[in-house]
Amino acid sequence: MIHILQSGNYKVFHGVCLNMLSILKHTKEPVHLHLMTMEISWSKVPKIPETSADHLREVMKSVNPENELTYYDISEAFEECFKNSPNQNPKYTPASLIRLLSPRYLDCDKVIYLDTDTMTCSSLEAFSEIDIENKEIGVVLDYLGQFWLKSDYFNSGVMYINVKRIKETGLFEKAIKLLSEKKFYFADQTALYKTSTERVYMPEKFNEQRKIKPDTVVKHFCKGIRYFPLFKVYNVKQYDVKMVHKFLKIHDFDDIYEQYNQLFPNEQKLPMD
Ligand SMILES: [Mn+2]
Repeated sequence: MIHILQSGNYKVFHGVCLNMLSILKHTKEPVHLHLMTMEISWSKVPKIPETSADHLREVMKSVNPENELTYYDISEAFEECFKNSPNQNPKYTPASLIRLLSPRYLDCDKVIYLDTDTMTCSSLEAFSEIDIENKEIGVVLDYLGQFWLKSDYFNSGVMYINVKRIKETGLFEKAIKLLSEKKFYFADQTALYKTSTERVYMPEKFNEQRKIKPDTVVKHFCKGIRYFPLFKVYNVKQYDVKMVHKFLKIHDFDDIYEQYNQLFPNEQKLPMD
């Protein structure tokens, strides 16, 4: 059983579903999705409704009855941790902080954390190549940050987490504490960079922030830079299908988009941020 962690509010549920359809296509081992969501007093964005999560679970089970989805509403703990934090509204979304609370709820030994703006291009079973036995997390370098910030600055959009180990070292709790004391531009990513001591750097195929390659496992639709014909910073998410086609010229997920429209007719189809 492969354990996967995804978190976010209702805005990104479209991304969660697309990503799961890509996982169901490529990963043959049963998967257990731990889906964490919240609704907080300083944001109007609703949590992912439990009924929507139920529907996603049905879709997962129709492919393999052993697949599982657990829904966690962590609103209360989130409010308590971040309400007075200088990082309560990070650069992207407060929802990016949800994952820091995950060890309080998870009881599996290892989990693959995937941002909601990722898609898989091959089986997640490839993560078993990575030995994180005596480490806290497996991460991939941040494509832009390694030049602009620090040479070992990593991207937290994909993390292979040794849950058992970080419960011992308190890594995520240390990051929460640091975030309550100091404001950071890339809030939790920088807090994790500063507090983690036992890291494995994984090959970029586990968090491909540039073009999809033949061995890519996870494609991350994060911010990028294009130099020609004009310098342009772009941030195209996988659910912005028109831009994925027109600007990124990616057609790898066209079958998934079609499946999504058939299987999730009641969910929103427009990118909301
Ligand atoms: Mn991301």
